[in-house]
Amino acid sequence: MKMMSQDELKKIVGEKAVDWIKDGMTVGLGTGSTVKYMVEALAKRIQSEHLNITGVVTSDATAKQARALNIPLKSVDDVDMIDLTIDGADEISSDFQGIKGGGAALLFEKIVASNSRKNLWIVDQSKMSEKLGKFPLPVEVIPYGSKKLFSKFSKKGYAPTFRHDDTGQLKYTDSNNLIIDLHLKEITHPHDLAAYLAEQVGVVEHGLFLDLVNTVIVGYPDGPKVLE
Ligand code: ABF
Repeated sequence: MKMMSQDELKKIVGEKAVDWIKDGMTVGLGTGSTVKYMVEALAKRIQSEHLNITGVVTSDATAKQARALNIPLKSVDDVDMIDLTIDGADEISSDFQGIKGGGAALLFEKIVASNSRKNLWIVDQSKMSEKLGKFPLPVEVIPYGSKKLFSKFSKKGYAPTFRHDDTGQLKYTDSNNLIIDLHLKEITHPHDLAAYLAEQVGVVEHGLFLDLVNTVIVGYPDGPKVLE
């Protein structure tokens, strides 16, 4: 069988995910290169089937793509409830806990996900892992006091790094915050870690997405697999 590239695997799951979208739905549109394929496929379905869909975005990047494809958008505060959010992820454990934020959009992604009836993740096979931690855990922090937080995480042995963009400048999120990535290797008690991070003054949000997802579509070379 011809080996499929990671990008081809992302494309098949992005397109498959659109099957979950029904006419009249309010749909959370995630962020990342896998979601890009889903948004493209959704726009085609809206056009061909004249679907009445309202999109709720999780980043400026997704908003730009959705607008260019004429997908009607509303803010999360202007809809009663989001029926379904489809998003990517950076790492998913066997019990469907996730790490997100590789795309620096974790805050809005978690706001949208926590206001959704159902969350569906779409990933290529490389994101699946027994336990979380191989992917560095993003933590969104406000700039003021971020160096103090950094040294606190360092003393805890979390091996922190500040996120930089491709030009080597500090990366700022859509909310003008910074990201500290924690290199933990393995996270044995994600709920305890989430609780610890949430109570650190200056932490806006972290990339542990726990108990939010019950369906994952994974791209494998022999096709998309729906895990539930
Ligand atoms: C987004 O999906 C981010 O949290 C995460 O970084 C990204 C996954 O990236 P990709 O789909 O491009 O592999 O929600």
